[in-house]
Amino acid sequence: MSKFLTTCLFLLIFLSFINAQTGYSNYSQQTARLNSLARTYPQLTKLHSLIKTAGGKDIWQLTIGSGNMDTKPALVVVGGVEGNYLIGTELAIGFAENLLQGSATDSIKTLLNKTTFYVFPNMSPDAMEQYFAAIKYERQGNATITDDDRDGKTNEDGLDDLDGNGKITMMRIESPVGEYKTHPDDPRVLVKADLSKGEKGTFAIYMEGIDNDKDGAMNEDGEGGVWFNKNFTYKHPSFTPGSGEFAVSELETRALVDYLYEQFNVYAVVSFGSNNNLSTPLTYNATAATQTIVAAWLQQDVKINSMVSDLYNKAVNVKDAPAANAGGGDFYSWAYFHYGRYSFSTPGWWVPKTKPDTTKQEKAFTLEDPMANYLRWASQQDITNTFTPWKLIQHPDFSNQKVVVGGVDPFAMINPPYKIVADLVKKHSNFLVKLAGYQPELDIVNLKTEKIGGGLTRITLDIINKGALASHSKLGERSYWVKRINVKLNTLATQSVISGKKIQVLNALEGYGSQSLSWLVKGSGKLTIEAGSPTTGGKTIIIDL
Ligand SMILES: [Ca+2]
Ligand SMILES: [Ca+2]
Ligand SMILES: [Ca+2]
Ligand SMILES: [Ca+2]
Repeated sequence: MSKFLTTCLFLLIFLSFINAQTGYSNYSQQTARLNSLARTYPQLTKLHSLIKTAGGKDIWQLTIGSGNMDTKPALVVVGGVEGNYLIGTELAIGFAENLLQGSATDSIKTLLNKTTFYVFPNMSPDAMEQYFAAIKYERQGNATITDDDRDGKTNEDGLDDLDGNGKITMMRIESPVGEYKTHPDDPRVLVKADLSKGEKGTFAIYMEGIDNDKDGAMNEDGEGGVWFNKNFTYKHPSFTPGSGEFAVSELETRALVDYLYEQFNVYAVVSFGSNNNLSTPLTYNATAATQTIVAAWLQQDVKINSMVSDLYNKAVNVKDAPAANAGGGDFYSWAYFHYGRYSFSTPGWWVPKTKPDTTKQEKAFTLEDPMANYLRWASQQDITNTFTPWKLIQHPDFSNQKVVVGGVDPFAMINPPYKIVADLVKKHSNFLVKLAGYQPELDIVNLKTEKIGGGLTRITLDIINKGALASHSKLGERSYWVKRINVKLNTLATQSVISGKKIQVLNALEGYGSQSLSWLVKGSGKLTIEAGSPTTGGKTIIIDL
């Protein structure tokens, strides 16, 4: 082989080595990936820092589209809704990468001509870095310093790595008054004793740690301040740890809300976090939906949710999602209830329900438990390094009791092994592209002009929505923060409108819905009719009377 070829080959191997992602990206790797997209696709992207967090990290916003992006109907994609869901940040950045890598194809070109994507890959960068820290634990709070137990001291009692393995797992303490017992089919797992069945608990469990400030509470106020997903206005869980001093108290929460309220072109928000109305859609709750303060999705919006959920399940094809309830102060609820947009959320991945492997003499569980299911799944996947065997330690707060530390690694049960991330990214990108295909789109059809004598012309037409999604959510229709479809007749000074409104605002136009309008105009010459809204795009027609 020539020297040149050898050098090329070496360079190629070297390049593929530095390019091949082998694990979840940390903050600086995410930043590099986003910058690389902005450099490679300058015509189709705009990258900017929305704000810096208390921890000094940029909240990146990558806008993808073409032309005047803020004037086109838009989808918002948000990752890092919770700092421990790293998969969500990967799905958001990966979507941007997939979309842009495909941007030379006709279908994506067409898509980017009519849709804008506002991608916020990571709303919790301060918290997420804990995954990469010397002591690894699931954290959601940003770098704001808080006094979670209101004892006048801040961050005085966090988690402690008692067995020195660099991660925070669980700690179990033998106790005759403990509430937990070992799982009947897997002694590595603890489950709550069922008192109604006469069962007795023998263990108490805690996160790994000690009562550093000796106030009687364990790990009650560690590093990690306010949770992005607890800091929003809808059902803000005031006075609970992580919620912030008040709703929207945090820089990143405030910046996102301020930004989105100005983007009237956004028709749907897709976020990646613990909430889920994609693999399992919401059901209609008439009582809660008809209260004065609406506490559940309105009926028409539930139907849309169901349609979008079908789309998701076809694109992503995952079953048996764990039940998830919005905890209050969460972004996903805010996007629907206070922003008035369709709001969709998915964790993106969860541990599949795992059948026993009969070749390994495994039997069906007599008691369903997420951790037991995880361990069975992990062993079938040959993942053997995510469980720390329980190990006896000396604990200063329980010197007379037997304390063991161990359990499943932090992050393992909510973030998939990295090797399947690319496939999940592909499926979710596919879903987002298809969802954009459901975008509301306004058109004017069936135009008819009839001369009816006396210089009068009757104009009739239909305003239609060519998209599957309604022009606005039903809840949004009631909100001042949504701009509805405006229909405007522009007449010459010599023309006058005898009947019909010169300017009118329509209610939400359902998917594939239409509304007929008519006017009686006196005079001759040209007139124009404009119809449109930020979420549907607009159309203008010229009529010669
Ligand atoms: Ca404190
Ligand atoms: Ca540990
Ligand atoms: Ca304490
Ligand atoms: Ca304390």
